[in-house]
Amino acid sequence: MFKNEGEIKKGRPEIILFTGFLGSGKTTMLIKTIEMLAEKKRKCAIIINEIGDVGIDNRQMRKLGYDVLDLFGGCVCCTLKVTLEATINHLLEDCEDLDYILFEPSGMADPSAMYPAITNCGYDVNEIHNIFIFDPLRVDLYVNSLNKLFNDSLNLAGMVVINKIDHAAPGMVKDAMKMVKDTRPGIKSFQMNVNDGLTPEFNQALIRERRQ
Ligand SMILES: Nc1nc2c(ncn2[C@@H]2O[C@H](COP(=O)(O)OP(=O)(O)OP(=O)(O)O)[C@@H](O)[C@H]2O)c(=O)[nH]1
Ligand SMILES: [Mg+2]
Repeated sequence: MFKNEGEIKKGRPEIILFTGFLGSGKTTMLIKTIEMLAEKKRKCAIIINEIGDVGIDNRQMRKLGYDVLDLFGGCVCCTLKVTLEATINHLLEDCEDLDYILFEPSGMADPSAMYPAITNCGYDVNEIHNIFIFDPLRVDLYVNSLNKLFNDSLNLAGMVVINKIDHAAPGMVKDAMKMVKDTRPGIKSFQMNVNDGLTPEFNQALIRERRQ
């Protein structure tokens, strides 16, 4: 049985969603975000969905000493929707002092497909902090074959991180920026080398986004 809106306590954890195509830097960003939040003494739970049964990101995370809840066995956009809902409800019921739930869906997943599982747990759509991580080295892929995924991802995002600026040519970063501005003028966007760490501006924006 799932909780309804009225039963959820006011101070429930924030949900941060890290979306972006395969290899864009979601896990790297998630780890840096937990480190930043842990420094601020915030308690975080991590949910990771990986396709296949080789939990590389989970192993990586456990090595760093974090507990990770697995959503093994398939893609969250189809069979595991119920599992995601049950997992979030489990966290809401059993971890009272939790401040954040950080969720990395598979890079193949359509981000809109996981919203029902979250809203069924009593969250409003506009309470979900959705960070779209855009790998500028993949601009051509997004333009030519993943245009719908790009538009859908960007339309749901609250912030965009153009990642790997250390690796991408300046022209690629410019093209990525233009795509973002053309699709979502005014959206908060950041350019980063997430491997090196999150920028103070991003950290501030994420914390400021925290609703009262
Ligand atoms: N050069 C560079 N490499 C990066 C950056 N951020 C991430 N990477 C590398 O990109 C690769 C993929 O990063 P992940 O964080 O695993 O990406 P992901 O989106 O979680 O990948 P999947 O879960 O497989 O979809 C890793 O080798 C990272 O070290 C960056 O800012 N610059
Ligand atoms: Mg990952």
